[in-house]
Amino acid sequence: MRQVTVVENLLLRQKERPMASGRFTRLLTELILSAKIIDREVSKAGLLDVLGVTGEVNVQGEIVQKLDDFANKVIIRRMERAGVLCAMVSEENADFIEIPHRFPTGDYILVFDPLDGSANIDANVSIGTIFGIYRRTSFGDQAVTLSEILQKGAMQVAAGYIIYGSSTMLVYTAGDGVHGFTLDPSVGEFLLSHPDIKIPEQGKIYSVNEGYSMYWDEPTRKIVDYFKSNDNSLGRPYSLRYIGSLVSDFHRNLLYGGIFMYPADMRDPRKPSGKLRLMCEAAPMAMIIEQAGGMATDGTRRILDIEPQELHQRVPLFVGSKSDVEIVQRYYADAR
Ligand code: P6P
Repeated sequence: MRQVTVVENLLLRQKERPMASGRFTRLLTELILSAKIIDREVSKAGLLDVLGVTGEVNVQGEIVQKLDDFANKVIIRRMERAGVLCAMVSEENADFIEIPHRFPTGDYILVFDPLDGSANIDANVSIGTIFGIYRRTSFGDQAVTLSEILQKGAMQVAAGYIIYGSSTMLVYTAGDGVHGFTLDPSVGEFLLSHPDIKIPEQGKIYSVNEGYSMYWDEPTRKIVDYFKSNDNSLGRPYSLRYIGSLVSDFHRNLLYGGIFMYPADMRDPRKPSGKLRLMCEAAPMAMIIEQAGGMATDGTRRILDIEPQELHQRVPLFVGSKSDVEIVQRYYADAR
């Protein structure tokens, strides 16, 4: 296959809709450089003292892994200088990140989880960076406001992830299909390896942490029983595959077909919304899956239609093959 870089692919596919003044290209280029820097540290994590924790606790109340912290700093420092952003949202930061006045700004907003699945770092499990890109909704040079940032996922102009695994891949969409690029370390470039990814209409895999089944609501219990039975449309039980790293579980299901579930968790009736964050995790994955022909719901609502009320709002997530996610919607509709 001819070696096609991310920018070449973007320009080829955007010829009828050039992404404005090349600012999007610059954003992507800087994000890719951040990913290469993170990849270098992740790939040698076992050799250096970057394993383990910093001892700090992030806004989610989770102990910050050193690589988490490193990845967050790399993205913030590189992207704030890119001259294309007016704000950033990181899963690791409580508030949104304004661009320091000494740097030029632009109209894009970058939302990201710098290193998802980081609890798996020490076990050498694949982890990833997840991102979503929005445009600011007001114009002029006044400071961006929180209300401008709290946009529903359908407003994303692009979304993607980098998976640091047996090979490092960038998978993203700018609204015209999903494309996968594999990092070729010999040239230091992400090269097109998976053009126009489409998820199979129906899968044979379900991904959920069954250990929490006692905390699930009734529809979720029935849904998981459906996938484990002979009475589903496959005529036999789906295989359970669960890595505990969203990017890894999502990537496998995107390529092979299947459904990933992080359901509502009834442990705290005041917060029956599961663990995953709407803006930094669910919405980017939802844009990717829809562009690949799949679906993403919280059980009743399309993920991309959910208007965030706060930056780190959590949401139940059912994402994957269209016919498998439609089963979820049917069970929740029957429960209403
Ligand atoms: P649990 C990783 O911490 C993460 O945010 C996702 O990457 C992953 O899908 C999920 O949590 C795993 O959560 O509760 O099953 O360990």
